[in-house]
Amino acid sequence: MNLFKKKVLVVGLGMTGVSTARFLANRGAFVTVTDMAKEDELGDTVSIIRELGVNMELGSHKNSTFENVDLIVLSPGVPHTIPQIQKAKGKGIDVLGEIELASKFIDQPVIAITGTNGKTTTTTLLGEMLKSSGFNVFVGGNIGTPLIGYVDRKEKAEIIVVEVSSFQLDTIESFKPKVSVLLNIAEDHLDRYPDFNAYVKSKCRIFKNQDSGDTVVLNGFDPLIRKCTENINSRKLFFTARKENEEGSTVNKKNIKLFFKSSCKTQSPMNIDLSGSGIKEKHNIENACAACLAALSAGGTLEGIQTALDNFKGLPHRLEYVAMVNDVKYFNDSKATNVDAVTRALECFSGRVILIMGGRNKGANFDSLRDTVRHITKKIIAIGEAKGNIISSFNDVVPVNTASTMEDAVFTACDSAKPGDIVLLSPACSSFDMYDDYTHRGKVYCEAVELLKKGGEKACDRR
Ligand code: UMA
Repeated sequence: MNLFKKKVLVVGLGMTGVSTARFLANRGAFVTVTDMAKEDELGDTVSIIRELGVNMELGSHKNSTFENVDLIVLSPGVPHTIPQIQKAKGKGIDVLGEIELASKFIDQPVIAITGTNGKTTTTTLLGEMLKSSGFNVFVGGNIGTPLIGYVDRKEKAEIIVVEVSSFQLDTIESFKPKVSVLLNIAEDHLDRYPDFNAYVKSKCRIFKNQDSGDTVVLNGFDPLIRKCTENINSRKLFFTARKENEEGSTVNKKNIKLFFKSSCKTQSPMNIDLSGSGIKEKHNIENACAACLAALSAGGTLEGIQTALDNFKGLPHRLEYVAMVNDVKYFNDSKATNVDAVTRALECFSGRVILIMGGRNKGANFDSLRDTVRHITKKIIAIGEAKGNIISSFNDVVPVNTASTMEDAVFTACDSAKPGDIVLLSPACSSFDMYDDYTHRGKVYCEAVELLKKGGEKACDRR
């Protein structure tokens, strides 16, 4: 793809837009970036773009900006359904996402991971397994390092591991992973998709260009995933609920058993021992199985896989243990931005959980959480824009309090907690009503717990 002197419009000026603008400017394209946000809302990124000598349109997307260009590159946060993009497509202008653009310049084998939950844990684990197996690996994508940033790197990797979201899959055309992983599909992002079916279709675009020479790693438990992938002719590996004669994995207590063609009909699967690893929860064991299968099919070694699992300590903001204050344990699960993730988090406890939840609702219906909440939580503290939804969904199940800030929520939880209880931040919502992102929300929660800790036994009396 020759970009020299091409007129290219980059839409969205977050980390994807900045990396894309830099990549395009390096190739001699005439670049314009446009963002709905105003200059004072965009912080340092504006000066980075100015240094690149790139045109900028901030505060709006004018129709005319989308007209006189050869190519448009969309950031994942910008829906491809906005009228300006639809009009440009109608006029025959190429519209690509950053993942698609990057993949046109990448020769190395790509392993792509998607799913509603567990993407970042699986991507991280897989990257570590391949590194421990001796490969030079690049890990990026939705995990927080745009793939386009890899292309101009001097040091080339042997394998690319990329986390891809449904938003990124919406704008692929020829992206063709050697190995793709679909972890699970549960309701999410219903503020962006017309219905759940449209979201499922988007996730399944990961297989769009894969053929019989490629591999797909699939959740064998999920009938929906089995159904959606029925007609795929790539090699299929099913994790945790592999049927007889299928390639894939099963779990037996603390052991993952891996069945590959040579071993799947026999009783001698390859064995991975989880007893020395930080992976304990059911959902993380599924993630580990998926990572093992993807690693082995990309040439990873059993020793490398075992080493990575033994060293894995879990990721921040995912059921992360924060502290014990007055014999109450505090956990930060800020990354749980949908109902399925909160269900999985609550299922890790046997009861007595005070749940802090809320934020910006992404179109979710909380009703499917009612039974789990009834059995496992003793109280909910609702925060953010979704407070009203949370009260109406749960106030006949458990007491629901509200809080205006995270500190207020943590201190309210402390007031109600008895020794042995658990306080869990697991929001089921995005963070953008109150915070920059989920990491910011998690950090504010941990700081509030830290304040409690400093207050010692009298911590809750501070309010
Ligand atoms: N914007 C517009 N017009 C619009 C909508 C947005 O100009 O119509 C602008 C906003 O004003 C903002 C910019 O677009 O300035 C933000 O773009 P972006 O949301 O694509 O942000 P990036 O910083 O580029 O981050 C994106 C991913 N964000 C989203 O998908 C929402 C990051 O995933 C990803 O890490 C990053 O690219 C690198 O690949 C985040 C995420 O929440 C973590 N992902 C979702 C998830 O995991 O559930 C999908």
